[in-house]
Amino acid sequence: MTKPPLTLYLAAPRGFCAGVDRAIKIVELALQKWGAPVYVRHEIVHNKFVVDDLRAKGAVFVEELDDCPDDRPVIFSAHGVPKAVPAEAARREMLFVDATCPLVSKVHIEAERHHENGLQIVMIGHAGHPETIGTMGQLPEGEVLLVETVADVALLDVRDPERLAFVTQTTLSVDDTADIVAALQARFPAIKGPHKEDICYATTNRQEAVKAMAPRADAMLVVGAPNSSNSKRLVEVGARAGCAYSQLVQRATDIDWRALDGIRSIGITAGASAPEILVDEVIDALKARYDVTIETIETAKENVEFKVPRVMREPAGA
Ligand code: 2E7
Ligand code: F3S
Repeated sequence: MTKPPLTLYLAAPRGFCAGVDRAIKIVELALQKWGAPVYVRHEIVHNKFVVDDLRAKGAVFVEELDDCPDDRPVIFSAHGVPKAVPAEAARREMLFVDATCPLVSKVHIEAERHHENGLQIVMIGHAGHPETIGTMGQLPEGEVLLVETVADVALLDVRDPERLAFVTQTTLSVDDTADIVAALQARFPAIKGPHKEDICYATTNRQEAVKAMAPRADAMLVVGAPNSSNSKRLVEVGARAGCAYSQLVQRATDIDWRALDGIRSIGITAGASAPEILVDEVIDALKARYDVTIETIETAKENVEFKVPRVMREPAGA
């Protein structure tokens, strides 16, 4: 039987960012340096495949520091942690390594600097997400107010409208965030903030690539986990940019083939925490059913790399 033709658009950039590469490397180096078990507080990045792979190598994933023994190393996930977490680890004299993405640490420092200058902070982010919890947790209770939507801006009860600053989560929708920033600036003209927002280069580039790809594709698959904020945003961006069907899949077995019935083109991208091997798996599944022609849609080149912390670069026993 002949296979139907399918044009497969591959978004570039897609998949791992520099912060994810670094975080995974930190866990691998920790296992080499200190042996198993090495504890990791929260999924190092939001991907089951990555987590399962590290677990097989001896990493133990826990949600709280309370679930770690005093005498084994613990790594904090790429999303960042409230100040109280390293403080507690230090009090318990634990060996800890912080795998927080440097671009998140930059936001933490920004928030602290505003606080030192006497400003109250508005954070644009998703409630309950570990990055939001970590950034808000850099300052005492009440010093950071959270807004998730434009509507939330009208409900803000601030201490002094003249002494305000905003920070953002790094993985938000660029377009939604612009609207929220505009609403903040309209209500609080004196509000200070970054040039645009704190959305990172990887989030921005992946959303841009999807915007270029989505209008051409009959359907779009985003490889990523259901708890991966940046991956979920790519699904939304795809739908909003004109793709009739946009689905998040963890791997090939998640593909809803019935929903793809009759398509002649498909766009593929991957969130910042999704390994390329899972993209390959999805492509192979499509090749098994269609006569596939691949076309890359590249809207940016990335060459960002982050160094691992000094302790991981030192020889064992140092
Ligand atoms: C850390 C940060 O692990 P992810 O899926 O995380 P999100 O925040 O998108 O749920 O992706 C990598 C990553 C992104 N941002 C890690 Cl702060
Ligand atoms: Fe960092 Fe952005 Fe990746 S904040 S972990 S570079 S998605």
